[in-house]
This record gives sequence, structure tokens and C-alpha cells, in this order.
Amino acid sequence: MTQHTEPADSFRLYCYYSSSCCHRVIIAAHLKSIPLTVSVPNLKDEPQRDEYRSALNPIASVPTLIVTSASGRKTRIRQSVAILEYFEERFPHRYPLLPPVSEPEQRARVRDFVNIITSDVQPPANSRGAQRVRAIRGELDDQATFVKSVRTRLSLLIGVQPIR
Ligand SMILES: N[C@@H](CCC(=O)N[C@@H](CS)C(=O)NCC(=O)O)C(=O)O
Repeated sequence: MTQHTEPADSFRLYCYYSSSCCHRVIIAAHLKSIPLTVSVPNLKDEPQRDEYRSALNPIASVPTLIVTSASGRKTRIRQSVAILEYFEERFPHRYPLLPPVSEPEQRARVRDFVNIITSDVQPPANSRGAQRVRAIRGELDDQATFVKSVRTRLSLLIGVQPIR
């Protein structure tokens, strides 16, 4: 008897090598054995950046995940945590990213850490923001001081020594 196999959905991740937002998506995909096809637009190259912006992500940030269903329907997800949540809901039994629902305090703990990084630390430390700080007076030191202050905030939140 011939076994009928449903064609699988495909997952294309647009990312950048130095992006921590992309790294968390790639790590989760590995843990859940989700086969990602990775595209790496050079966001420092204006024409590539413009193409990426107009086709996929109006603020030209990464990651962007495109899910293409077997029927050809495409879904675009442009926030790293939304991608993690999608992975979790789509593949709940493969290496769960959150503790079970029966452990609400442990789930809250994980979300607490996620929000520290994604809300309190990452947005101000983003290179776009740090470069704007530098551009105010044209001083590299201003950028360095600013990034250091964000790292100190992270250290206070998670209780480790500041990164020097
Ligand atoms: N909240 C977004 C943040 C996305 C973001 O800031 N991505 C950074 C890389 S980690 C980026 O694209 N930076 C380049 C830029 O904004 O020009 C997420 O978690 O996906």
C-alpha cells in the first residue's frame, strides 16, 4: 500500500548574523526540530535593505518568518516572541519552550525573563537606538556610555555583575 504523505509547510526565516532576536528564533527552531530555510539580507547595503523593507518588513528589522502552507498560503510573522509563541502552539509536544500549564509560577518566571530582554533591555540597546544617541553630538563615547548603562540595567534585573 502506498503511504500518502501530506506535503509539509515550509518556514523561511529572514535574519542577520549579529541579531540576538534572530538567534532566539533559530535556537527554538533547533530545539523543536523545525526545518528553517534561512535568508540573510545584507541590511547594511541600501538596495538590499530597501528591497527587504518594501517586500517584507516596513521597518527593515529582523527576524521575519514566512510560513508557507502546503496549499501555498503565506503567513508573515515579524516579532521574535510572536514567532516563538507560534512555534510553541504549532508544535507543542516537541521540546516545550514553556513549563506546563499546571506550573503557572514557572511559566511566569520564564515570561519574566523574556520580557526583561525583549522589553527592557533589547529595544534601547538596539544598534539603531545606540547609533542615534551617538549622532546627537557625533561622539562615539556617548554611544559606549549609553550601551553600558543598558547593560548595567540588565545586570541589575538578572542579578549578575555588569559586563565590562
Ligand atoms: N521586537 C522585535 C525587535 C526586532 C529588532 O530590533 N531587530 C534588530 C536585530 S536584534 C534589528 O533588526 N536591528 C536593525 C535595525 O533595526 O535596523 C523582535 O523581537 O523581533
